[in-house]
Amino acid sequence: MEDAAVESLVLALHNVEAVKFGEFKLKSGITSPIYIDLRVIVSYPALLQQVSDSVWATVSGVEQDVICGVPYTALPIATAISLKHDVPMVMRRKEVKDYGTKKAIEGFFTPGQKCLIIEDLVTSGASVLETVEPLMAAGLKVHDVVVLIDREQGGPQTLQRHGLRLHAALKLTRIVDVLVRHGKLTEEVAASVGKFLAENQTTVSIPPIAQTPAKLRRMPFGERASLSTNPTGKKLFQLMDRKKSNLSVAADVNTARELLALAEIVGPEICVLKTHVDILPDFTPDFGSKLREIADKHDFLIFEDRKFADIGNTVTMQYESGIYKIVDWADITNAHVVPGSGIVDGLKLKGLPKGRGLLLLAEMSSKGTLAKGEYTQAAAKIAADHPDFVIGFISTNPAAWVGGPGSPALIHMTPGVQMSAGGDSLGQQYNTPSSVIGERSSDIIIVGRGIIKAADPAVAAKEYRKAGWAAYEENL
Ligand code: 5BU
Repeated sequence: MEDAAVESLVLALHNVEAVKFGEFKLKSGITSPIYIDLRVIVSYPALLQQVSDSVWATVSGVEQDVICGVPYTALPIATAISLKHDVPMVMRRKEVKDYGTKKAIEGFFTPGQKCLIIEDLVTSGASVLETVEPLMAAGLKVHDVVVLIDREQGGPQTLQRHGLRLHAALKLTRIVDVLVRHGKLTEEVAASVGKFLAENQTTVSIPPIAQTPAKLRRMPFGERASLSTNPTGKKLFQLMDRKKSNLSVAADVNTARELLALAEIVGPEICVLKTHVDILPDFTPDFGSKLREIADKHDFLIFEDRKFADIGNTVTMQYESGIYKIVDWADITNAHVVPGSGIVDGLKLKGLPKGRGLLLLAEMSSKGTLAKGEYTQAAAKIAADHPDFVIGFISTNPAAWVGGPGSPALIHMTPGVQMSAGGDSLGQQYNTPSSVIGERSSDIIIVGRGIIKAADPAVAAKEYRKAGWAAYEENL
C-alpha cells in the first residue's frame, strides 16, 4: 500500500479506537500495551470500505475463485469485497465442529477452486487455521491469507508451516511508526510495544491440515433433492429416497423388444434405466413413449448413455434430431467434456426447456482411461458452472477427487459394477457395490451384465439393489 493510504487508514483506525494503547490485561493474563479490536469498524461504513479496499489491494496479484472471511469480525470485510469486486464468497459455520456430518461451509463452490482467506487480525494464526481446515476438507484449495493487521507475533511463520502465505495490509510496528510521527503516541509507548512484541512471540503447534477428510459422511438423498436446481436432478434424488433404490440397470440387450421386456422385469428395483439405443436394430419412433409408459408405471428415470462429444452446434442436432430424437424421451443423457463447456451450452439449449438433466463424464471405468486428474477436475468445474442443467457425473472414484465428491447437489453414477471385482477381456474393470458406494463415495451403481446375463435378472436386480442401498445407508 502507498504511504499516504497507510497513514490515512492507521489514523482512521486510531480515531475510532480500533487500535488503542495503554495497559490492557489480556485473556492470557499478560499485560499488553496495545489493544486492537476491529469489531467497531461495522459502525463506520466509510472506514469499513477503506479497510476492505486496503485488504483487497494487498492481494491484487493473487488469484482466487472464492473468498472466505474468518468468522466473525472479518465477515463484513469479506462481504464488502465480494460486493464491490463481484467475487463469490463462501462462509464457514463456526458452530459446526463435526464438519463431516453437518454443512460446515455455506455457499456454492467446486472442489479444486482456489479460496482466499480474509482475516481482520492475526496474532498466532490459530483462528485462520481453524477456518482453513474445513475449507480444505471440503476440497477448496487454500494458499493465501490476507489480513488487515499482522500483530507480528509469529502468525506468518505458523501459517507458512502449513503452506499458507500471509499478506498483511498493515503490520503493528508500521502502525506504531505512523502514530508516533503524527504525535498520537510517545516514543516511550512505542518502545514498550517493541519490547512486548519481542517478548511475546507465539508458537502454535498444530498438525498439518489434511486436504481431504478420511471418511466422508453422506447427506441423505432426500435432503439433496432440495439442493439440485434442475428438475430431473431433483426428481432423481426424490425418487431414490422414496423407492429406496440406488441401482441403475444398463439395458445392453440386443433388441428394443428385449429392452422393453427387461424394463418391465427390473423396473420395480431401479431408479434409472440406462440405454444405448444405437444398438437396437428394431428401434422405432414409438420406442420412447413405450419405455416412458413402463418408466412411469415402475417409477424410474430413463438415461440414454449417448456420450455426446462434439461442438455445441452439432450436439444440439444430434440430441434433438435423427432417428432417435433423444431429447424427446430420455430424462438424462451424458457428455464428454473434451470439447470444452460449449457442449453443455449446446445440449442445454435443447434439454433445459424440457427439464432434462445432463451427466458429465468425469471418469470412466475402462482400463487406461484418460479421464483422470486435471481432466476430471475440469469436468467438475464445468458442472459447477452449469448447475441448472448438469445434474452430476459419471465417475468411478469421487472419494479420491481433490476434496471428495463435491457439491451434494450433484449426483455420481458409477458403471463397472459386479458382485466381485474383476474385468472383461475388453478393458472393463469391475468394483463391488459396497466399494463403489462405501469406499468410493458414489451414489448410484450402474450394473449391466451382472444383471442382464444372470440366470434370473429379476433376482439379480433385487440383490444388487439390496447391496447398493445397504452400502448407502451404512455411510449416512
Ligand atoms: P457392464 O455390463 O456392467 O460392464 O455394463 C456397463 C455399462 O456402462 C455399459 O453400458 C457401458 O457402456 C457403460 N459404461 C461403462 O461401462 N463405463 C464407463 O465409463 C461409462 C459407461 Br461412461
